[in-house]
Order: sequence, then structure tokens, then C-alpha cells
Amino acid sequence: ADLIRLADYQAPVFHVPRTSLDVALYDDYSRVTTTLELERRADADPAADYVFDGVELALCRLEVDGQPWPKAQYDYDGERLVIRGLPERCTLLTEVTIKPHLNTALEGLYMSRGMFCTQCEAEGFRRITFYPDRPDVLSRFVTTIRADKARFPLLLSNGNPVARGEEADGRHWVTWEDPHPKPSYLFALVAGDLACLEDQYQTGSGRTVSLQIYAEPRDLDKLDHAMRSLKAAMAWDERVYGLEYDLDIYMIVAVSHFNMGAMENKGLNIFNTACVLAHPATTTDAGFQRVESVVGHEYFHNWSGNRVTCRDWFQLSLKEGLTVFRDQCFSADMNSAAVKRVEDVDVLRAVQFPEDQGPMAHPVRPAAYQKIDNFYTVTIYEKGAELVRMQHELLGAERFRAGTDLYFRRFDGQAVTTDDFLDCMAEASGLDLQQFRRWYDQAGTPHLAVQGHIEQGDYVLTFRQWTPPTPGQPDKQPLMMPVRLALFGADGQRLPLPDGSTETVLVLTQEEQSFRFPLHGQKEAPVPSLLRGFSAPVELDYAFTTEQLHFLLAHDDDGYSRWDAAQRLYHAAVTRLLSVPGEAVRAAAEDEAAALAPALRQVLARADDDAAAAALLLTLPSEQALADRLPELDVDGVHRAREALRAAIGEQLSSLWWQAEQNNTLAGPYRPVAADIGRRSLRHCALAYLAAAGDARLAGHLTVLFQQADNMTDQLGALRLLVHYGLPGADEALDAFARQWHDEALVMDQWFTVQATVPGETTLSRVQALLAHEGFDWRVPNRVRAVLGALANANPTAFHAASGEGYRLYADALGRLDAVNPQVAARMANACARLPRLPEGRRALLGGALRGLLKVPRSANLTEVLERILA
Ligand code: HT7
Ligand code: ZN
Repeated sequence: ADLIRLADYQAPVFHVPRTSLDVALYDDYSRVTTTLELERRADADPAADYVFDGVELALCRLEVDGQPWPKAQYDYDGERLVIRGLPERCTLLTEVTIKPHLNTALEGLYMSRGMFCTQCEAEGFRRITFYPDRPDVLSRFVTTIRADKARFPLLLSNGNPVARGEEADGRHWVTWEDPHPKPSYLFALVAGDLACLEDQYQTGSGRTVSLQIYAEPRDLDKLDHAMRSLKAAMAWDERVYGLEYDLDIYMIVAVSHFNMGAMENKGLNIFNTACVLAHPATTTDAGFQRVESVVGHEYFHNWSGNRVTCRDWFQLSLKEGLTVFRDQCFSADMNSAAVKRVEDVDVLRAVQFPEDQGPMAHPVRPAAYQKIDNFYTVTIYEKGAELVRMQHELLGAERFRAGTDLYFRRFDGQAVTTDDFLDCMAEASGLDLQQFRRWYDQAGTPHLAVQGHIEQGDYVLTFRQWTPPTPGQPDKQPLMMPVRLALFGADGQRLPLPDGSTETVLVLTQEEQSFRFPLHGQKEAPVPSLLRGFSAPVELDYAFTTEQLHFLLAHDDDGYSRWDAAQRLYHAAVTRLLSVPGEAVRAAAEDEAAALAPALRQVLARADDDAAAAALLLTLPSEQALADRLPELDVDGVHRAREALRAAIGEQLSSLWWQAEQNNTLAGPYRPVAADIGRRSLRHCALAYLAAAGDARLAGHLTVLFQQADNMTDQLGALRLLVHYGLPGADEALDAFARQWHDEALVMDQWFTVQATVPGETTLSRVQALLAHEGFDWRVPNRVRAVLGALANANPTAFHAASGEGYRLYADALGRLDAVNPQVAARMANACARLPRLPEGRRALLGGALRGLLKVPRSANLTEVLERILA
């Protein structure tokens, strides 16, 4: 596929003030008749042809101002329709047929369990009709949907229903009108027989909005949490950003077949069932939190994305980075801010940092792409959110809000750029953010090396920053970064700083910079608490001593800093164990555990204050995260060392783990509230240590927990430990689980994942069996991710098996999936991006498997990802 470059951006040749769609849905095809009012832009080249995107459309009719347009005056090559000689203003009518029932790529109009639905971002609309399918063409849409009334009683689109009627043959139609001009990627249509949970929301200005959440009738009892979350998000956006909802209806529809989490179509969000359905019996705590955050995210897009949208797809992070930042703050306010921050940083460091350090590295505002679908990445989303967070840190809450007020006011109804956003921040604050722009264009994780020493009675901190080269960007410039800092004295208290405070934000702009802090006669160097709240997305290199890390873990009042100190202690312990030969690992792990034990006991002793924070502090980094910090991925060594350390910690603190498990056993009905979620997570953390220790009482205990659980968090937690540690009762529990939940797709996804993540190479034959299971379906992305995504992302010892069997299995699966759903296949191929960090033998095996895949033609999506990994 051709490379599309930001530098080549050109404004559209024509406006489309009005778009009328007439979509007639039938069993084996749909007929789409589109009427576009076209107006050549005043500044456009008068000789330029009108070009419309349109992929795999069967063109039946093309008329201009009511007359057939001569065939010699247009060309269609299967992707683009070029019309020559159009008048400056005209009405274009096209009629096409499409095949939604054959659409397994889940882009454009497709079918999911008997209902019709759409996914248009980024370039799905061109699979429905001919259109200038680009985000900077905004139009008012009127949509009429026609379908069989008995099978599709519900016909939905964006905006408000304005007319309806009946036709011959038991068919009916509904017309929807959306008063807000929007780009085509925000168009949506749904036709089905769905149940609805309805509620209302009164906006700050007194308007009543009807809230409607649709799902299959069997799922009607799983919509309350989404509705609560939606109302909370609406109130939050009014309170925190002064932004109100702008239509009379807000609809969410749950669909089973969906490539991502959800989609913010104007007034008609379409959600993956996994991000909207929630019920204590079938949904884990993490699932409940995901629903809250995704419902918030899509709602917040109504302003950051829909009212103010992107000029082109290079600006994707304009809406995604800002909206992730907004949803992170919303979840932080709804739950525990400190815990939420650690969870977000954990994802960033575990997933985005590796992306930014590998062959898929790209800037938050990329300069070029082949398939935009491949750029819905953690860099665009999560690193993009960190850039917005840094602006918040640099400006402070008040000036940041002045900046967003200006942005939404100035650009309402427009398609703009990340530079426009930054200009508003600079203008509203008076800050010079020129250098900050580099963050958007420069890929890679910056390193920040810090050294401290005492000089003439002052404590001097020296910061040196650099960013390693990334593909296509060998040379990097210094960045503007906020470093939040406190200094701790030996008594565990924060020292006063020159500005009179005890916590400050240093703004770095140069490659090397020093800052002096008077110690007022104190002789000892303080312990620095650096990058508090993870104030910049960088790799911090500071040679903390073990004592300093224990000190910070005990005294630091910043949640992130304490967690980071614990992570550093665990990393160091596992790294030391890696060099211990086989038989001696157990004894060495006991020594490591003994050294960690006092700190862990202290965390457990204080766990009642914040159980969720305690669970995070007590959880070792994942195998992947540990391996990522080594010069080369040593998956087997890391697994052995980590398990040995977990076993030793489990044994040495055994009685405390049992105590934590008892203290955090909740009475009363399940509630998805932060305090209870925290206690359940601490309880399961304790159980996991006991499992690692091989505690003899555990299997029976877990079996009882599994059988008596009244919620999915407990039931699944017990099942996972039984199965992963091969405990007595594991097979029976798996069977019982499948019997109980065979009819609940989202729960069965978990059943597949539990089995695909059993550590060790033997799991590969199990995965083969899961792929052949009657419940496995290549057309359902959730199920594919549950097995293959879990294998590649959460089971390093199986995926990276020395035999190369994991790679072969995965490559075969990617090839098969690509024929069904290229977007999902390409996303899943990203799991192979650690290839350059593998030891030689494995690198050759994975490289061979991926090159083999490219021996036959593959989709442009998959090809782009594989070629970049193999480059
Ligand atoms: N803005 C939405 C993006 C999205 C998407 C992109 C490509 C292919 C399928 C997709 N489904 C949803 C999601 C969001 O960030 O809110
Ligand atoms: Zn989004």
C-alpha cells in the first residue's frame, strides 16, 4: 500500500453541507442511495476533479442534479470514484449495493448475531457509500433506514428520529436527522430486535436527555452499571470541564462482534459487549471498572472528538490522547486517584514503552502511515494522554481549564490539529510551549539520568536527558519535561524547598541541568522522591540504594513513588536470581524474600488504609515487564526466578497471607465500589502467594471459594489459581465453569483465557485444542483475543517456547485470521514486535515464521505490521 504523508495534506476540494442516506436492508444485500449537496471550496483549484472514496461498492446509479451522469465523465477503480466536469454546486446521487452479511472484517455495515450495525472509524464509511471519507469534511446527515419490521423493529441512527412509516411486505422505515455537522467516521446505523434500559439525565442548563442502552433481551439485567457510569460521566464533564451534552437522546448499543472496545458515533455509541455489559455473577471487578472507563471515554468524545474533531488522521491523538486523559481523571475521581494512577503508569510502562523502544515505534503525531487502522496504538492513546497530562502539570489545573475552554470555544464545529490544541494551552497560560511540541513529533522513550550530591551545604541534583534512536529518527532533541519532586529527611518528613513548599515541579528543557537545594546545615543527603505521580513518561535512571528504596516505600506519601520503589526492589531481586544456577535458585530466593519481608509486612500491616494500593505494592512485576528490562529477553530464566521468589515470599509470610485472605473476605452482597474492589484484589493477591508457595490447604480452600462464590471476581480468581498451579480439582472446576456459563460469551472468553495462559510449552497443545473447540470462532474478535491474544501477551513461556512451536502456531493463526479480519490480525501481529530483543535462536525462529507468512499475499494491514517488525 502507498505511504500517506502528513506533509502532503491538502484541504478538501469541496464541501458537503448536506448528506442524505437511504439504506434499505435485505437478507443478502443492502441498497444505499446517497444524495450529497456539493459545493466547490472557494480556494480550491477549479480544475481539480471531485474524488470520492468507495471500497468494493457495486455502483447502480450515478446522477447529477437529477440527470444520469455520462459514463465517460467518471471512473471507479474499486477504491476511488473520480468524477470529472462537475459544476461548482450540484446534487450528486449515487446508488450502490453492498453485502453486510458477508462482511467479517467488521468495518462499514455488517451483521452481528442477527442485527445490522456499523463501524466507520477510521475508513469504514467508504464501504457503505461513495463519500469524501476524511475527517475534515463535516456535513449534516439525514438517514432513512428500511428493513423488515418483525425482525428489525428497532432502526437507529445519529441524532433524532423525525419520521417513520410502513411499506409493503411487512417492512418499515425510520428517518433520523442529526443537527450537528459531523465527519463520516461518526456515522452509525443499527437495525435489530433489542431490549432497552431507559433513563433520563437533566443537564446543568435544565434540558432533559433521554438515555437509552440497548442489548439483546437476555442481557437487559447487565446494563445498570453502564447507565450509572453514563450519568456520572455526564455530570463529571459538566463539573470539571463545563461541557454539556447537546442532543435530546444518547444511545449506546452493545454488539458481540467488534474490533475494538467501543465507538463514539454521534448520539449513537456502539460498544463491544465486553465494555458495556456488567453483572456481579458474570463480570469481574476489572470488567466493572472497564465499563465505567469506556462509557466515560466514549461520552467525553462528544466534545473532545465530535464537536471538535481531527483535521486528518495524523492528528488522531488530538482526540484520543485528550479523551484518555479525561477518562483517566474521571475514573480517578470515581475511585482511588492514587491506585488509578499506578494502574495507568503500569500499562504505559509495560506496553507503551516497549512499543516506543521497538520496531513499531512512532511519534504521537506520526509523519506517515500505510493503514491508519494500524495506528490506534498505545502510543497514540496512552502516551498521547501523558502529553496532555504533562501540559496539565505545567499549567496547573486552573490554567489548563482556561486552555480547554478556549480550545472548545474557538474550534467548536471544526476539524483541527494538535498544534491548535497546544496554541490554546500556550495562549491561555502565557507559557511558551514551543519546545513542548517536540513530544508530538519525536518517537522513543526518553531517559532521564539523575545524580545527587552535596556541594557547599547544598544538595545538588543533576538531570541529564536523552532519547535513544528509533526507526527513521536517529537524532533526538531535548524535551521540555515537568519533574515533580520532593526531598525526604532522615525522619521521613519532606524537607522545605527554596520556594517555601515541600513539593515542586522542575521544568527541564536542556540536555543537562542542575538544581540546588539548600540543606540549612543538615549534613546528610536527603532521599529524593523523583517524578512523583509519574509527571513525565520517561525512564528514570537513578542509582537508588536498597536502603533508599525501603525508605521510600515506608515514608513516601506519593502513591506512584512508593509503588515504583517496590517495583525497583522486585526487579533487582529477580535480576540477581537470574544469575543463580538451577538448583541454588530456591535457597537464593529465600534470602531475597527474607530481605524483602520487613517491607512487605509493613505494607500488609497498613493494608486496611487502602487495600487496593497494598495489593499493587505487593504484586511482583509481570514476567514480561521483568524480561523487558534485561538486555535480552530471557523468558525461561525470568519465569524460574520470579516463581521462586513468589514461592519464597508465599512461604515466609504464609500466616500473614492467610490473615489477609480472612480479613478481606467480604460479607454482604457484591458491590463494585473501590473499597470492596481493593479488598478483593488484596485477598486474591494473598491467595496467589499461597498458591506459589504450594500451601497444602489451598486447593480445598480454592475449590470451596470457586463453588460458593457469588461473584465472578472470586469464582474466576479461584479457577485461575487451580488451573495455573495444576491443583487437585482444577479439571472439575473447568468443566463445571463451562457447564454453568456455556451460554455467556463473555464469561466463556475467560474460560478460554485461563487455559491459554497456563505457563509452559505444554500449553501449546491445549491452545491447539481450544482453537478447534466448538466454541471457538475466528469471526468473533473477543474470542480470538481470549485465546491467541492471551497466549502471545500473557504467556511468555509458551509463546516463546524454545522449540519455536509457539511462533509457528501463532503465525498460522495470524494467516488464517487475516483472511477473516485484517484489522484484528494486524493488531495481534504487534505481539511479535519484541523480535529484535529475543536471543538469537528464537529470533531466527520467530523471524522465519513471520517471513513465511509473507510468502503469500496478505492484507495491507497485516503486511505493514509484519514488514516493520522484520525490517
Ligand atoms: N475512536 C474509536 C476508535 C475505534 C476504531 C478504530 C479502528 C477500527 C475499529 C475501531 N473501533 C473503534 C474508539 C475510541 O477511542 O473511543
Ligand atoms: Zn477514543
